[in-house]
Amino acid sequence: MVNETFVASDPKSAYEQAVEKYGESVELISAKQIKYEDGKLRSEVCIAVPKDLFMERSFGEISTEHNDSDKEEDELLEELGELKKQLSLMQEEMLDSEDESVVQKVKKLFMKKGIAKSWLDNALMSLMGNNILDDATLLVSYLLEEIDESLEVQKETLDEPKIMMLVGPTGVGKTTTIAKLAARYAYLMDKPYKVALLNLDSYKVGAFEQLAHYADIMQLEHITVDSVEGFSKGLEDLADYDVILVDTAGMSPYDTQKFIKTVEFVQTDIPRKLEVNLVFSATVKYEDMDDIYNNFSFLNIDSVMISKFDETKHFGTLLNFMLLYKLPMSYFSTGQEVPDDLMIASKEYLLEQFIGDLDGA
Ligand SMILES: Nc1nc2c(ncn2[C@@H]2O[C@H](COP(=O)(O)OP(=O)(O)OP(=O)(O)O)[C@@H](O)[C@H]2O)c(=O)[nH]1
Ligand SMILES: [Mg+2]
Repeated sequence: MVNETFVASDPKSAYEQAVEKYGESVELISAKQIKYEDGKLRSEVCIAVPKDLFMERSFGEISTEHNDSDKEEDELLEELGELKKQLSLMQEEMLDSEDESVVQKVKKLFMKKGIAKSWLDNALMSLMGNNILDDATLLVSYLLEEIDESLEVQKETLDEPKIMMLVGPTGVGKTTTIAKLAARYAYLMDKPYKVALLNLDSYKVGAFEQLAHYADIMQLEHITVDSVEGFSKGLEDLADYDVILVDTAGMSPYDTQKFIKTVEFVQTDIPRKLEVNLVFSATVKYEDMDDIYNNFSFLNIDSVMISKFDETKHFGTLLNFMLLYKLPMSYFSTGQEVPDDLMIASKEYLLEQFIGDLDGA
């Protein structure tokens, strides 16, 4: 990579010059406002680009130009030799981590923890020319605040009767979370709500028994259905319940058949609100996130419940997912214990976990 500095009266224009020359993929290294000798304040924006691109955009025309004059050719060769020297000096500087700018160091840290470069560049754009860019502590706090502002939390509301359907990949904790929610709504809130459980999982052997076991302990109504007609009928029968918690079969994001079937259930004509909650493990792999979102988003997800908080200390990937897709979070599951290991989603809690991970870097 090669660093190049663009100068303009304001940081945005300097950055735009860089983008005009190299395109959107330029990597922002630093942005400063400097008082020049003539007393004027100017903005210097330093970016990094691959060496080949730098050579092509800076000297492309020169190197392909045919010139018959020996003198001019000599001058050009001399100029190129000088530039080569400068380039290798710059590369040496880049390799020396002592010379890494504050922005670069902070960006590297956040990227190492799972936050996407595109999100970071976007967040840093508005800081062009600001002194925060020169202070690592301030910059980290600024980015944490930006993350905090970008995250969304769905308020817990049970004012109107509702149906909560939990969907998600296999084994993420849907059934366990349903049991915890059922206990919370039926017994642990300031007022008891009438809760029923409905099982749509006709794929997994023992799925009904697993839900029935929790329903029996809590003495809650529970039914199982395996067709869209059965679903409508079941919901009709449960019309006077405040909350109906619907458990579904775990789906691999590539299991088209199960998706089609679940979409049919979601689209059933129901006289009350059906809320679709994606259950998502905090241990999810970065590579799988997009596939999960792209496939499950067909179900019109209202909120995300994050499970298995206790199984990881690395939350950057998950945070990145939430920043990218801007889905509201509703509950966090923090262990296997029913009903204790459940909490209302909290940005502070998620950020605390992330900061713990950053500190350990
Ligand atoms: N450590 C930990 N384990 C959890 C958590 N939530 C659920 N589990 C465990 O994960 C396993 C799977 O939980 P289930 O609730 O059956 O998961 P599911 O999504 O219903 O699974 P399928 O119906 O097979 O797709 C069980 O052993 C649960 O005890 C959690 O927050 N933390
Ligand atoms: Mg289950």
